[in-house]
Amino acid sequence: MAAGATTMGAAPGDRGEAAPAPLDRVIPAPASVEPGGSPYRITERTRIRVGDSRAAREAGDYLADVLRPSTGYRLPVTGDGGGGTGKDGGGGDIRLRLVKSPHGGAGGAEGYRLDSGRSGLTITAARPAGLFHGVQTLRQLLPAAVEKDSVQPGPWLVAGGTIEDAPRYGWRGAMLDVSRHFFTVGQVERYIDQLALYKINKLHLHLSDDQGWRIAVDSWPRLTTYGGSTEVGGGPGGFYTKADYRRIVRYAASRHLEVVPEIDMPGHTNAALASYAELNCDGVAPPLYTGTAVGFSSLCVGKEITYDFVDDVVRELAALTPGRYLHIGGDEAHSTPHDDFVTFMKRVQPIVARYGKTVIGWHQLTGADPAKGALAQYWGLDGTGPAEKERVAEAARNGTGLILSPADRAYLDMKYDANTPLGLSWAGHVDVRRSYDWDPDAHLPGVPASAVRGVEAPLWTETLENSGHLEYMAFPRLPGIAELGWSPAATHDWDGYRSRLAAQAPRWDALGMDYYRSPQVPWPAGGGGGGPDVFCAGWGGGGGGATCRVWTSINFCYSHLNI
Ligand code: TNX
Repeated sequence: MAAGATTMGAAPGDRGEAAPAPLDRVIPAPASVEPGGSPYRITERTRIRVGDSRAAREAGDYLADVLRPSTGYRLPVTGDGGGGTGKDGGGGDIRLRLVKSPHGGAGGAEGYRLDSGRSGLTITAARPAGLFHGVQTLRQLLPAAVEKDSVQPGPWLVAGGTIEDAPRYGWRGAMLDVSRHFFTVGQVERYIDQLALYKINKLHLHLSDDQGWRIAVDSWPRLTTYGGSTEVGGGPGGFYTKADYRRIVRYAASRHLEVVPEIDMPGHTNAALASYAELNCDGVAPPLYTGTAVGFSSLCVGKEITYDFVDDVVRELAALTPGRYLHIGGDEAHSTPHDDFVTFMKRVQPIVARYGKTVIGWHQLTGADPAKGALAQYWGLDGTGPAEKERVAEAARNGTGLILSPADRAYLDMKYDANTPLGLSWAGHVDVRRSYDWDPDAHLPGVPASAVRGVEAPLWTETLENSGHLEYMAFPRLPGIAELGWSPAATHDWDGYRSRLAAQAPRWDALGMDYYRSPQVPWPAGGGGGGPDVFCAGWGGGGGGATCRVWTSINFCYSHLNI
C-alpha cells in the first residue's frame, strides 16, 4: 500500500492501551507501508541486536541513547543479530541488520526495511545510512514521550507491519549561514540532530560572507582573527578552528550528513577584503561590515594574488573536508563585471578540481561556464525572468546537475506571514503550505528530471541569533522540504501531510525545540502546540532586544537562552 493512503491502523496493544501510531504517520512519508499484525513492544528485557557489523553497532548505540532516558530500560546493544526477521522468532528484540543484498526497499545507499510484529522489530539495510534512517522512522513510530530525557510511563508500542523505504533524491540538504551570525559547534550539532530526524543528508555550511569569515586558514590567519571578529549588528562573531570544523564534520557523519563547505566568491567577500588589503584592486582594505546589504564587495579578478589566495583557501578547506563537494558561491556578484565573473569562474573551478572536489555554485554559475560535473543551486523565484530560468535549464540539459532551493519555497529565513517577528521578506512570505506544495521535478520549465539531484533548504541568518531563532524558522517548514526530497511524488498530499506534521509537535516539545504554530496545521490540543506566542516589544528582526514567549506555563527569554 502506498504511504499517504488510509491505513487500517494497527491493532491496539493488549491491556486496554491506546493504539500505537499508524505506520504511515511518519515524515518524510515512507515509500511503501504494509500495516498488519500485532504491535511490537519494547520492554525492560529488550535487547538491541546488531550482529558483528561496526556500522550496525553504531546505529544500535545511537538508538539506545535515544531510548534509554525515557524508557528507563537497560537496552543492551549486543552481537548475535543474525537470522530471522522481527516477525518470525526475533525474541522480542530490536534487530539492526546490515545485509549485502536485501530484498525489497532495503536496497540502495539509503533505503531500509522495517518489520514490526509481536515477536520483534527488525530494520534491514544494505548500507549504514539506511539503518540510520530506519532508526529515525522507528523513533517517530514510538510515542512522542520517547524523546524526553526523564523516565516516562510508556507503553512503548510500534504498530505491526512492514515499511519499505528509499529516497526519491540523493541530495536532501540544509544550509546554515554561520557568517551573518556565528553559531557555535554545539549550536550546529543541535541543528544537525534536528535535521537527522527528517533524513536530511547534506549540511551546507555558508562559511564566509561580507560580515564574517568563519573557518581557520593557516596561510591567511587574519581571515579569522580579524575577518571573523564581528557579525551582523556588531556582535563578537567567532570562527571555527580546524579542530572545531573537524568536530562538526565528524558529528554530521555520525548522523549520516555530509558537510558541504561554502566559500562565497567573488562577491560576498568583504570580510576577506577587510583582512588583507592586497586582495583589493585599489590595495586599500575596507572596514569590517556589520550591516545586511548585499552585492557591494568583490575579489579583484585581475590580480594574480587573488588566485593564490583562492588556491590556499581551497587547498586547506578541501584537506579538512572528507565530502565530495566544495561550494564556491557566485551569487549576487553585483560589483563584479560580467566578463570578470566569467574569467574568475574559469580560473577557480579547476582549482577546486585540483584538490579533488566537485564544484557547486549558486545558479549564477550557469551564466559562466560550469565545469563538467558541477552542480548549480537554483534559488530563483516564480517571478525570476524567463531568460535566467532558461539559462539554468540549458545548463541542466547540458549536464549540470541542479539542487533546487527556490527562495519563495525553500528559504527558511523568509517570514511565514506579515506578523513573523524574525526573517526577511524579499522573496515574499513563505507559509507552511507554500514551502511544501511544489514538485522539484516540475519546478523549472525545460529541465530534464534526471538533472534534478534534489532539494535544499537554506537558512540565512541576518535576523537569527540563537538556536531558538533557527528552530522557529526551520520548524515546521524544514520537514516539508525534507519530505519533497525523500518521498515518492505519489505520496504528495497537503491534507495528509499537515496532519502528519501536527503529530510532530509533541516530539518537538519533548525535545525542547521551538517552532512556529502555523494556523495552517491542525496542532494537537494542549502542550506547546496549543498556546499563542507572545513576543516582547523590542524584538525586531535583526535587533538585539529581549525575546520572550509565554508558552504553557513557562516563560522563555531567548536573549538569556543563547543555546
Ligand atoms: C540572498 S540566495 C542571498 C543571501 C542572503 C539571502 C537572504 C543567495 C545565494 N544570496 O546573501 O542572505 O538572500 O534571504
